[in-house]
Amino acid sequence: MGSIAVCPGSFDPITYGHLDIIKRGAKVFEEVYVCVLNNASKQPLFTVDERCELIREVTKEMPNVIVESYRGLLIDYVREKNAQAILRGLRAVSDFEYEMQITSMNRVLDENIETFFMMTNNQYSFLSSSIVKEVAKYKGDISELVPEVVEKALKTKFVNE
Ligand code: COD
Repeated sequence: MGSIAVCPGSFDPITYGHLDIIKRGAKVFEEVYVCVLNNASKQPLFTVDERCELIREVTKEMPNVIVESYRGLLIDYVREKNAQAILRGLRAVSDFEYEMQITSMNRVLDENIETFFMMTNNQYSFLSSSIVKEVAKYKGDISELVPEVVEKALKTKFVNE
């Protein structure tokens, strides 16, 4: 059986921090499904389709990375894909409590699916989609934080603000 992981998130939008986790995950797992899901506590800037398109664009050189979206429970998507693992990134201690909660919830829903964590690359430890959106909104330089296509998409979103 091949090793298949699902890398879930809101990716609103994808940053170099996310991309680093996906890239490294794609070296360890045979297939990585990047799945755009709804996070009930976040109000997204980009539509699900826009987010998927951006991820597809920046992962197009990675043949074992597949980008999809899903409406529903992450665990149902993981089962649909016959995946064995959920792949998440960790930035700081502040991520731990939240990750612990969703990992435990997912384990209650299906004890056979393991969650794997990868530590952020130090250079991206401060990076989040929210911080990128805030800087972009006020026309700050985000070229070191997101790929060019994401930078352009953000500029378009905030053009009239
Ligand atoms: N460096 C390393 N990792 C990073 C960085 C960075 N700079 N930035 C983000 N990450 C990691 C995050 O830690 C996370 O692991 C991943 O990248 C995605 O991050 P986000 O912020 O885009 O995604 P989240 O946390 O909003 O995703 C939450 C889900 C959408 C996965 C969750 O809400 C969910 O599963 N929703 C579906 C409904 C469900 O199943 N609910 C029950 C389980 S809670």
